[in-house]
Amino acid sequence: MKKWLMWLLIVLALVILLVAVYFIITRNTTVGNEITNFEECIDAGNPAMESYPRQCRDPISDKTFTEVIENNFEVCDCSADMYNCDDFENQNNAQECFEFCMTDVGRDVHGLDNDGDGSVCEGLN
Ligand SMILES: [Ca+2]
Ligand SMILES: [Ca+2]
Repeated sequence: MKKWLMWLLIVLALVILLVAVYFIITRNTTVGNEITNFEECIDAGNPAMESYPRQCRDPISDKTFTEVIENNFEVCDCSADMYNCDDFENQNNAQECFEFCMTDVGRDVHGLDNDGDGSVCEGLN
């Protein structure tokens, strides 16, 4: 009888401890660390759903976040030097392609900025 009571108390203590730990963990993850977008949801260790665009569900807030696909991934082809300034309608388009490739491959792959000042095809307007 006494042994039985002791085990009951141990189990009760463990349950209380687990509940306390659970509350501490959930409070820490919600306060100041609320997930607001897809990237944060993935960073928090949640799996991405097999869909397009990908989605991620945050079990804490029970919200689903959809991956924002950067809309500029088809600005131009950055795999090789295949454009010259003449190929662009205006300076703005050339600049967009240049900046896109600088982010994508890290260099002026088309050789649009000969003087290297970050502004391309100064002759176009
Ligand atoms: Ca070129
Ligand atoms: Ca330039």
